Amino acid sequence: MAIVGRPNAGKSTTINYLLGEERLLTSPEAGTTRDSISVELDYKGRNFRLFDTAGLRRRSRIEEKLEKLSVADALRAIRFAEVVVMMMDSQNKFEEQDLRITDLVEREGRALVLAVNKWDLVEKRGGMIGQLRTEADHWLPQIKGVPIVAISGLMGEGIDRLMGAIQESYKIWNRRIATAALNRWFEDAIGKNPPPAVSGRRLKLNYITQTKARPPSFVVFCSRADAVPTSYLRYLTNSMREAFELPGTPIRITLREKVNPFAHKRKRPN
Ligand SMILES: Nc1nc2c(ncn2[C@@H]2O[C@H](COP(=O)(O)OP(=O)(O)OP(=O)(O)O)[C@@H](O)[C@H]2O)c(=O)[nH]1
Ligand SMILES: [Mg+2]
Repeated sequence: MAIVGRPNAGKSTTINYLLGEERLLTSPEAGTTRDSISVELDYKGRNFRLFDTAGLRRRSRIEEKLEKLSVADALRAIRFAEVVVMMMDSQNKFEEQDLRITDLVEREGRALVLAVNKWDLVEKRGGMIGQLRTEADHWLPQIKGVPIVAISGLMGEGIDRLMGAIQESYKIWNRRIATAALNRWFEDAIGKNPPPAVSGRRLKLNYITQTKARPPSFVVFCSRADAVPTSYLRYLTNSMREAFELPGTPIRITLREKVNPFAHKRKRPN
């Protein structure tokens, strides 16, 4: 797994807590970690390889070159990881850069967990967890229901919940859905909200099959792949997410045209 986020979010501090020792350099200054570093972690009898990464800030001109190196390095850690923890600071969460990093992780197809760190600095906690949930779904509709955990890497608060969310998220990322169950849902979803008609002809979506996991990926066979709008794919993705309880994991649905075995016959000479 990799921990990513903006500088100063508390990534290294949290890893030190998990390790039970001050192995990684931490400081109130932004940009303490320069290169990704991997550590082995034994947590309750399970083994993890954990990547600490350099905080990703918006590129400023002076630091551009160094920043490019750190970004490339963090990106490598994300690609190598199976689960990515996107860490935010409770004092300034869901900022543009946080959303950009989260989007990057989603595009790379990793299992994702959001951590809101420095929870010890939050004074009025009543209703705050519910508010985090609402904020996450508002800002990140493409990964609705993504696990979000409030923690304090400094005090060790919420760490058990974080590790639980990571393992759960990993399971979902690996999920395989039986074709029969998948197509029962598919027919139902299409029945409830049929695909639009294009130039007077209704699009025909034939069936769906899962091609791989990590992240869950599917192919829908249909009559005109280019004519299915992205909004309809989004509808299918959200519906599937709910039906099969796949919160927060990236879901890939691609379209493929069914080859018409009679299409070429018309042209054949006698
Ligand atoms: N109050 C509080 N402070 C924290 C917590 N976690 C980290 N900090 C402080 O925040 C500052 C930054 O922590 P780091 O762990 O160095 O942050 P980082 O995300 O690794 O930062 P970069 O390496 O620069 O990307 C330090 O002064 C930490 O002591 C926390 O849970 N609560
Ligand atoms: Mg650090």
